[in-house]
Amino acid sequence: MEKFIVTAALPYANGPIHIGHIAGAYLPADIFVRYQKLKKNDVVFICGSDEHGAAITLRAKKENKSPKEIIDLYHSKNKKSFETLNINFSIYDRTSSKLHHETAQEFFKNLESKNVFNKKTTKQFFDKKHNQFLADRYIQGTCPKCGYNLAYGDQCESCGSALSPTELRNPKSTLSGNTPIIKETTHWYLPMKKNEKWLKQWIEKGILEKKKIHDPKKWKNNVLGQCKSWIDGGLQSRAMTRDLDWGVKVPVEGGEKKVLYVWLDAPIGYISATKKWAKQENKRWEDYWKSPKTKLINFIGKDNIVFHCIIFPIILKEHGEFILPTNVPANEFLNLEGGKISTSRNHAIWVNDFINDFPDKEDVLRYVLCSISPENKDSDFTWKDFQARNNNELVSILGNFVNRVIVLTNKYWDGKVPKRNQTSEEDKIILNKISEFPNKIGESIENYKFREGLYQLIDLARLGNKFLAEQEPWKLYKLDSDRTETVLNICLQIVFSLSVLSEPFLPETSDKICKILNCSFESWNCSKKTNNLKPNHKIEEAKHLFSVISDEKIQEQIDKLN
Ligand code: B3M
Ligand code: ZN
Repeated sequence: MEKFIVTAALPYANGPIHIGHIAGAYLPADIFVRYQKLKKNDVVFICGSDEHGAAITLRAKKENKSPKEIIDLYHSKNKKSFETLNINFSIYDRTSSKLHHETAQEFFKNLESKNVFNKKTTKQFFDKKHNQFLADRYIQGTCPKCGYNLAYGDQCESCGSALSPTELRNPKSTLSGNTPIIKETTHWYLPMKKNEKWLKQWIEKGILEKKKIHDPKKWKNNVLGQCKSWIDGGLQSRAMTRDLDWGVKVPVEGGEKKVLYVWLDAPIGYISATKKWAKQENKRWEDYWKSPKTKLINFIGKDNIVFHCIIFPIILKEHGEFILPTNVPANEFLNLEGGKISTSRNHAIWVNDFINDFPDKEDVLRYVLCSISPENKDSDFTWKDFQARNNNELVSILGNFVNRVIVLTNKYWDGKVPKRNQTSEEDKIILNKISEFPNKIGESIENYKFREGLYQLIDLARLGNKFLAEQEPWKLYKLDSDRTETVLNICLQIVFSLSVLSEPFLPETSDKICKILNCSFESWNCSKKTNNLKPNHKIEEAKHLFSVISDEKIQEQIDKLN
């Protein structure tokens, strides 16, 4: 049995969850976790709200609320969005919890006592009107790389470059709109340059302290590429503290009126959430975070790569007791109808809205988002494509196959699984093929190729449809009842396999098929066998798994977006 900590990026609790978030990190993580659980591995699946940082305080200021009001609202909203899509975290924690503050502070003190940080006094932007230093996010100006004029002090959202505030041209305080003045302040810096050598070895070769600890061939090219360009560009030291009043207080002398940098605090949130979960489950969190046998997998979007592949690993290694990620399978971005998803322009599909407009279609959304998942490059969600994939794939291929087999079994065999008589050469070939699917799909999932895995699942239903069309049991029935029994038996075994192999991707559908078949399953590997349904086992009446989505319904959604 393998042990996994699977994390999905902690979303800022400053707004609702949209389909871009789901396709970027949460759905692939959930598919991976469901699969590993069916493989009988030990998995803890961690997520929660990131409740600090300027993203939260900015939102609060904008809405004239306190940060606490904002985070309480979105924490519960977002938790619910994930639940409705059956994204099953072991825990959905929050970084405002006492345990998290303590954990993050202990971590900081540990690093401070090892002299990991350099204290430096530098000149920083200060807003005179508001009498405060400006966090990177509080400064906007023109990106020196691409010229976008609303770039933030830490990152340009147009070209994706990481920036430092003083690089911006024509900087303005987002609090007052004024040009900020420059003032001295002292912060704790993480020197990164001296880590370049081991980082390169670890990321590119999978080797740390002479031990091979991961397989770089399993790392995605987009991730390796970004890491390489960061490291080759030379790593600058970064301040791990900020002049803010919202966040985890800096727990050492001189840290008054300062908080931990949100990118130091939030990843430690993975650890504090594991602690809380372990306590509830009566387990030891150290068995996960401090055991070299555990695999730590961080699912994130591409804008979080540097934090998970470079900064957090440096912090973990400096601490010395923690494992480093085994893989960071980051996705690229999902666009919407040809444009960037944008919260401020309300160009987005919010999970809550989707569920209101399409009740009971959570698996359809999972299906479509997985089919178009931006695994290697940015991809595009369109409502027309959503409709086509539902109608032409889920309804016509998967739903139709299952339905036909169940109807036939009820019609000709009184709802009982017929026995398998003599099998032909053809049957042997198809039975053999069926038994290969679990390994094929499993391998795709293990390699973070979720789209490929999902296509294979539909291929299995296609195989079933083809077999039915060739054998025509509805005609055969009158001529050769023995042969019809065998054909239907094989089809029913395919339906059974579909119930198992669809579980990671389409958990509701898997459940529905099990109910129709009047059975359950224990593990992924049971679908390698092709005799799971025993002769005479009674199944239920047919029920449609999916339904056609009309042009009108799709037009409504398109109009809503415009
Ligand atoms: N909250 C950034 C984001 O939502 C950040 C992720 C934290 S993961 C530790 O994109
Ligand atoms: Zn830019």
